[in-house]
Amino acid sequence: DEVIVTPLIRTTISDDRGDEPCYDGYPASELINKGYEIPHVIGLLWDKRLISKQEAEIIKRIMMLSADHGPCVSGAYATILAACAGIGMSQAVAAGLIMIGPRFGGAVTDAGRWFKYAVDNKMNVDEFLAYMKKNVGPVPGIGHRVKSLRNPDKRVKELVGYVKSLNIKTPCLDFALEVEKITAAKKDNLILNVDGTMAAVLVDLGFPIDSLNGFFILSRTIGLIGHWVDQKRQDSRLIRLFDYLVNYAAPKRREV
Ligand code: Q5B
Repeated sequence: DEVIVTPLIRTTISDDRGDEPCYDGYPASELINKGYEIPHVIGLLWDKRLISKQEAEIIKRIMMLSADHGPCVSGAYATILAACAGIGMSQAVAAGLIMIGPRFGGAVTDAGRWFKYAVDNKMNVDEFLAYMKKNVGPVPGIGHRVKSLRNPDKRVKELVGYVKSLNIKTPCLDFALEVEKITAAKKDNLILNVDGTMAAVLVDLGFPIDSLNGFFILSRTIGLIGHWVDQKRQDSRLIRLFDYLVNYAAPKRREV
């Protein structure tokens, strides 16, 4: 008697049943030997398409620019704190990754989503900002804690300059830059940030909205691993906050 088993999961991106993995049908060794690189693997596994050389170069640059931003940002700081508490690499890196969210690093997907929404609906910047204020809140991809018009983010300038030099159509990036003109005029740190720039460029390249945060997560993992290894190498001690860094606002000690 034939037993019919219902598959537990369905995958459409890779197959490991041969002598090597195939990414969206392409054997890994063939990709390597024909000169394809990490961005092509990302294209195959995240968007099921073999991206062009030009797209691969843009993705490589996005990854290089967002791999790390020093020890003070939420993600790196969490990984360093964990490393100093003796936590192993995967957990300490996971602690840093958990920090990636709507305010730090994880605004890429929503920035892409809303810039695309505006472009698709032919909104002008004023309409977009009014819509966001009423329905969404702070515009994802806009604003930075330390970068501003007076202290520009070189990463953003670099990426925008490169993409613009290619003379490709960039409706989302163009719109995001128009948004920045208005928001930064209101408050000088409301610039187009690295999340927003990556998002706009990646939407213009056709990457699925849901994949966009992945670009920051993947790139920043390089930096988080670096911070963990760095603390191990230095045999760093446990970190404990100093009292003077805390505003103790709890009631003074009292009798029961
Ligand atoms: N306001 C990023 O804010 C930050 C506004 C806004 C309208 C906005 C804030 C924000 C959207 C999320 C986003 C990615 C939290 C940032 C990154 C990677 C990184 C990190 C690094 C790296 C900073 C003060 C006043 C308030 C707000 C208004 C702020 N943002 N209004 N749209 N987008 N952005 N995140 O300075 O009237 O006073 O109440 O949430 O895109 O994470 O290097 O550090 O590589 O690691 O803390 O670059 O902009 O100011 O939140 O106290 O706001 O500005 O409504 O107005 P701040 P807040 P009011 S890139």
